[in-house]
Parts: sequence; C-alpha cells; structure tokens
Amino acid sequence: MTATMKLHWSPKSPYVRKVMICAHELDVLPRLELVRSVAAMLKPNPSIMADNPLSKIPTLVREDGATLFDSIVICEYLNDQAGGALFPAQGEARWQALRWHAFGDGLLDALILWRNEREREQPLPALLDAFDVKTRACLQRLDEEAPALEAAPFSIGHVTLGCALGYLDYRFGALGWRALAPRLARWFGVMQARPSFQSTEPIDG
Ligand SMILES: N[C@@H](CCC(=O)N[C@@H](CS)C(=O)NCC(=O)O)C(=O)O
Repeated sequence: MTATMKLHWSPKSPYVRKVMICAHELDVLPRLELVRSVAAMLKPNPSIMADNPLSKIPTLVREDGATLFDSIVICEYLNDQAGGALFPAQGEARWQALRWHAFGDGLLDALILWRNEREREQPLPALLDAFDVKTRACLQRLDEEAPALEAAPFSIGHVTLGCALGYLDYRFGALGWRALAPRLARWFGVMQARPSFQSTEPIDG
C-alpha cells in the first residue's frame, strides 16, 4: 500500500474509530487522508454522498478511486492489504472474532438508537427501557466472556467491543457500566493502554 486513501472521518464516531484502531495496529495510518465529514441521520451530507449514497461514515475512497463501506469492510480491506492478523483466516478463532465483532457492532447500533431516542422531545419510555435492559444483558454476558477475551489473540472482535465500551464511557457515563461488569472493565483497561486506543479516544469538536 503506497498511495493515499481518503477516509470520511470524525473523532466522535465509534464506527470510524474501529477503522482508525485497525489502521494504527496495521501501521497504515500514514496512507490515510482524513477528511472531517459530518454525518447526521437528519441531514444527508452531499460530500459524503458523492462517495457513499447512504451518507454514512466511515467511507473509504481507495487509491484507485473505488469506494468501500461500511466499517467492517474497510477494516478487513486494510487488514488484507497490510497482511495483518486482525481477521483470523479460519477455524474457531475466526468465528469467535466475528461473533465478538457482531456483538460489539450490535451493542453500538443499540446505543446509537438509544441516544437518538433519549434526545427526542418526547422519548418513548418503553423504548428507553428496552435499550436499558438489552445493554445491561450485553454487559453481563460480556463480563462472563472476559476471561475468553483475555485469552484470545487481539482481533477485530477486540477492536469493536473496545469501541462499544469506549462509546459507553463517552455518551453513557451515568450508566456506571464498570460496576455492572468488573471483569470486563479490567479487560477494557488493558485495551485502553494500547497506543491505538489511546490515540483514538472520542472527542467533541
Ligand atoms: N454499519 C455502519 C454504521 C455507520 C454509521 O451509522 N455511522 C454513523 C456515524 S457514527 C453515521 O454515519 N450516521 C449518519 C446516518 O445514519 O445517516 C458501519 O459500520 O460503518
């Protein structure tokens, strides 16, 4: 990988963060030109839509002009180009990594919808309760899986679960998730010490 690729980017998006952590871990960050792009569900953004009609970030424009989305596709592309090991090629390790990826992405999807709902003028209480129940159940299950996460090699599953927990810290601090999942919190502390996590902490602005 030598030429520069354009990434529609924001320092707040947990899905963009997945790509940035992978790029950091794979040592391909210098190949990415970051273009600050504002993606909001209620405001389709023409500059993103020129590359991705869904108006979502992350969106990658490859060096040959081809575009890639969504985050998992971009992460796997970077891993492939760099010959990385973030996507185990086969066997149980592959299913485990992909399952953890799906777990983290599903949690993120729920948290984004939860935040959208709670910011409406008249949020639906039953919907807020449902997100609360599901999030707590996810944390409980992930807490049980913390020893397996610790034992497994670092993968796209670790990246994505880390981004979901980072998003909880960023937007759902009042939940106090660490008290609900202390083993998971310890595992996350180890993730947070990685330079790829430290340099991609979500920030406002
Ligand atoms: N499944 C997508 C989700 C991306 C996503 O929803 N990104 C948000 C920003 S955090 C976005 O672009 N929202 C704008 C919209 O939904 O219109 C991925 O993994 O890339």
